[in-house]
Order: sequence, then C-alpha cells, then structure tokens
Amino acid sequence: MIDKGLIEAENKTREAALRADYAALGEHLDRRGIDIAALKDRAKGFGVAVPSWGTGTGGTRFARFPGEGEPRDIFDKLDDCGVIHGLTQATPTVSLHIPWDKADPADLLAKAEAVGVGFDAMNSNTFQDHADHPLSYKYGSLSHMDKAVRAQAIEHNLETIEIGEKLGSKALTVWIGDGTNFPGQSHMGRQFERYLSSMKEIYQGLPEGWQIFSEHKIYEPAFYSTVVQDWGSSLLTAQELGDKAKCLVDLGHHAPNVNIEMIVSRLIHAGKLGGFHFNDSKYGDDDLDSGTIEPYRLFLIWNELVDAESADLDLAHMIDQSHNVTDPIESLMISACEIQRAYVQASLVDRAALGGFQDANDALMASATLRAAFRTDVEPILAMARLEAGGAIDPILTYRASGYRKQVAAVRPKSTGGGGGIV
Ligand SMILES: [Mn+2]
Repeated sequence: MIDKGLIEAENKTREAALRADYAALGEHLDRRGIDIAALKDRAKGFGVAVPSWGTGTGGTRFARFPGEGEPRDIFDKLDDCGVIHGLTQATPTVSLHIPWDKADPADLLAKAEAVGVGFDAMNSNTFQDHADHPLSYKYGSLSHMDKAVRAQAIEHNLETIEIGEKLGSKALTVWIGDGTNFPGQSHMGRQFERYLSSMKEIYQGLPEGWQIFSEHKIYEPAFYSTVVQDWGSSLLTAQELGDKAKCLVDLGHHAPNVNIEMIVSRLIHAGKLGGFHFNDSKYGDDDLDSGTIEPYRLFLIWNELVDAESADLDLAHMIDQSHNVTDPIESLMISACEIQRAYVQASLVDRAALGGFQDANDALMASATLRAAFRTDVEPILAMARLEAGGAIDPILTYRASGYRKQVAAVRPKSTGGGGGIV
C-alpha cells in the first residue's frame, strides 16, 4: 500500500495551485449557473470497478512481454487494486474472474478489507479449457452441440455465482467465445437456442437480489460468427431470460464507427442496460486505455447515462483493458480518472437549453451545447474530490514517487510467460 504520509507530502506540493485552479473554475461555472460543489460531490460518488486481470501485463495473440513485479496471484492483484483506489479514490471495487482468481472466499474477503476494496460483478470463463474440467470448449461452451459440455459450462457458471455470493457480489457477467469460423459450420439458429437454454439454467440459479449480464462481442475468438454477436442478440437474450437479466456493453466489442451511445439509449429504453466494460479502441477490440482514442465518444455515452438518471439505473461499471506497454497500475489509474472525467463533463450539460434547441430543430446550437460541456476542463474538480477523499492530487506522480513497483518487484519473481497473453 502507499504510505498515507507520502500522499500527504506529495499533495502539499500541489495543493496551493489546485485551490487556485478550483476557485477560478468555480467562478467560471458560477457564471454558467453551475454549482462546482455539487459537481465535486458527484465526482466523489463515482466508482468504477477494476478487473483483477488488468493488473497484470496483457498482451496480444502474438506475444506477451511481462512487466516488472507482476502480481503472482489474486492476493497480489488485490494489493495493486488497493494502491489504485488509495490514490484515485475512484475504484472502490474489484471484478473477479473465475477460475483465474479462485481462492478461499474468507481469505479473499480478509485481503479485500485490508486493502480497502470490495467485490463487483463476477466473471465466468468458458472461453478456454480448465485443468479440472474433463471436457473441452474448443467447439463452444454454453451453445456446444454436446449436452455434456453445456452441462459442464452451466455448472461452472453456477459455481462462479456461488463464490460471488460469499464475497458480497451481486451480478454475474457472461461472455462466451462460442461461434464459428466457417459459413455452414454450425446452424446459427439452433446454436443460439442451445445458448438460450443454457442461460436459462444459469438464470434459475441466481440468488435473491442478483443480476446476470449478457456481454456481446462482434468477433474473436470466432471470426465468422459469434453466438452473441451484437446488442440485438444480447437484448433478445435478456428479454427471454427475465427481469434479472440485462445487457452489458463493452466499448470495444462493436464494429468500427458504430454509434454506441445510441445503443445505450435503446437499451435504456428497453429497461435492459446492465453495465459497461470501459476501454477504447481504434480498429476493433483493441482494449486500449479508456479515453485515449475517442474521449468525445466516452463523453457522449455518459451524456446518455446522465440524461437517464431519473430512470434510476443501477449499472455495473467496470474497466476491461489490456495493458501491453505501460505499468498496468498507472494505466488503470488514469483510465478510472478519464471515465470519471467524462461523467463529470456530462453532468454539466445544460439539459434545459439542449432540450429547447432540440425542440426548435436548432442542430447547430444543440451540438454546441454538448461541446461546451465536453470542452470544460474539470480536472480541478476531480483533483479536489481526490484530495478531500484522502487520495492523491496527482495519482501518477505520487505513485512514481512511492517506488511501489520496485518494492513489489523485489518480492515478486519476474514472470516468465512469453506466450499469447490476450485477456
Ligand atoms: Mn469485456
């Protein structure tokens, strides 16, 4: 963990400048009729879950270049998650992946409490073979031709729920790699029906107060068709299963240029939006850091979410990225801050003015109203929220000053994994 004294000492060097910037922004926002303190409270109330697997260096399907001091197991990963939340105060929960993070739930709970984080949605995994699963998922899992493989995959999902229940989680995210690489390889209709039938069995096993999220992905690992290819298939699944089933939108799982914010709006309309996997992409499912390629799209997605706040959405927010060339802790910290930034920027959209311009068919002013919010530099709000919550004004520089990576590298042996490391 990062020493509190170090955070305070680092903050001292930046606090006077922050207070001046915050006061200036407060005056500016006041002229626009916006209360900066209310925005700061919203920033403080924000939280996005860190994926446990994101704390290790990721890779591509070609290779993985391990970093220094990579976490050896889920307990090391939780240490790293504690550092990320301690500095950003924006990532209060961790999303676990079974079987990668399998451990005694009592030990997991004790460790999470020690590092100051809780547990978010659980993730099952039937896109690779497990050492203790006798049957292979090479030709699919929940939609497999063979009932015995489907039963094994269903049982794994039920076990993931059972582990999550002991950890205080309230949701299961299901993403499957099932699909085909050749036209004609599988009957697409019957394959989808088998998937739905398996999902219904998992749905029956949901404890009270739990939700199940269906996550779609346009391609990969199957390249011709995937069983849950798009938000249409995901919505059909959620609708067929029932009230506890919702759709999860991973920002990287769409064709290039797809209007994701419109999909968000449609899923809100259907009452079926369950959550997000945040990342950014240039070409496909690149798993790049949130806000690095298309920050305006991230803002527009948040604009839909803030607009729908009266609908009392209960959404799961999680980062889902692969960090190939950066220190994963730094990437996760800066990504959490970018997602929080888009949320705060979307919160200062003048919605009354926007509605008026929409009603008057004033496309230019409607668009300008959105951009006025997007252009506003809300960094002093984010930094002040962090400072008041005990975090770092500058999480990256404070982290670097702490020497944390060097310290853990001394006790965590260098990972030798050089193979494909896609996550
Ligand atoms: Mn995802």
